[in-house]
Amino acid sequence: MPPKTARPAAAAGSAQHLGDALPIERKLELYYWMRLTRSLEERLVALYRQTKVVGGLFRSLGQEADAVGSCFALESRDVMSPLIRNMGAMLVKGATPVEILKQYMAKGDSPTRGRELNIHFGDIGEAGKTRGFLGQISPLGDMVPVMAGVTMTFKMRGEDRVGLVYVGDGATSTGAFHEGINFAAVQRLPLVVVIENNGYAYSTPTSKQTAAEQFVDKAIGYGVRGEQCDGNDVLAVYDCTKRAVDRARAGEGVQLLEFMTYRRKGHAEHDNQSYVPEGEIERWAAENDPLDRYVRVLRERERVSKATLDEIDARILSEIDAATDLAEASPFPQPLDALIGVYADPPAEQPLWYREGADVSSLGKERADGWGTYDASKGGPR
Ligand SMILES: Cc1ncc(C[n+]2csc(CCOP(=O)(O)OP(=O)(O)O)c2C)c(N)n1
Ligand SMILES: [Mg+2]
Repeated sequence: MPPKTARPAAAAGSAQHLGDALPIERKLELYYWMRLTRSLEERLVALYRQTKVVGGLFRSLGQEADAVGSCFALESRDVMSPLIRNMGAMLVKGATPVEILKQYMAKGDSPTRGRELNIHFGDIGEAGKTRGFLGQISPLGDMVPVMAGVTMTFKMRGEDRVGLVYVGDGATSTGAFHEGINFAAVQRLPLVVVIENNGYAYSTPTSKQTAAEQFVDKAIGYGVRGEQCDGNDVLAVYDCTKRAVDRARAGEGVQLLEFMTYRRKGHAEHDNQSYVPEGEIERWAAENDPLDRYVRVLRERERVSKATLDEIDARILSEIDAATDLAEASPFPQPLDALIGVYADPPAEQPLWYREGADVSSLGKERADGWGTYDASKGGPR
């Protein structure tokens, strides 16, 4: 069964479309974040092919509107929990291209010092002092109970903060998703749960993921409000999320959103998508690309000139070029970096010699004098 598109928005007929009502400057910001997401990922693909990216590369091609439009509805004090396809949301929340490039290249001065990969890094803590995005972990669904805990602290402390957690269609099949959303619902926590229905989980189509007609129907079972929207329409995503965020902030408890979108690339760059029916990807690319659609809205309805959009595109490219230069010039981690921030920082004890790293241990401890053909202390081969 082909991936479905959204039914008409549940909010149809409601007073005001909050996306349409945004001033033009804010609408152009949305364009900036979506284009930045796509262009930065394209740069990462080039670096991946040059073997400069360490580990897998996960694309959000065709899903930029859902990540950007939803995170755009949060305040800076709110907290967001992303997944691999939410680089756009992280950018909106303040992650920088240079951090992301360094992280993907596992550089020593990347947010996790080369100890984690892709966009697995976070910045959370006090409102106003941190950017408010969690470092994601791989086990699917687990960030839902984590965000139930985070938003429970907001409620207990009486803080005016909302949490938003992204999960994929596949993640909804986990026990963690169920336990987390159920607990948050019972506690009436200020949590927005976004299900990104992109048609696939690895190679499993949504028709094999759930017997429910649509994921948003699960809201009834948890006793929370649910809404589905066209995930490739950035203004609709903003509208739907903003209303959900406002309701959560007003004390109405958990809000479940389902964004209808499509994963145009494989799970990661290595996936050849042989399981996708012929023509499906091409159809979504031609008829439902979120950037193409938004450009049409901006040009035809908002009367934005081509020159204005070209200028934003050029600015983005020069920002990405500068960030790439910085990331490429960054050093790789030193072996001892692996210990920083793990136990006491700095470590109270001297590390054991064999933990000092390959160079130190093999040159200074293990290698007998005169062993082999290479002696770094004598300046090279001899
Ligand atoms: C509990 C658990 N099971 C399996 C995996 C392996 N895994 C990683 S991503 C993925 C597919 C995720 O699909 P979905 O939730 O739809 O997100 P999408 O990749 O489509 O954005 C799977 C099965 C995992 N990380 N965690
Ligand atoms: Mg999916």
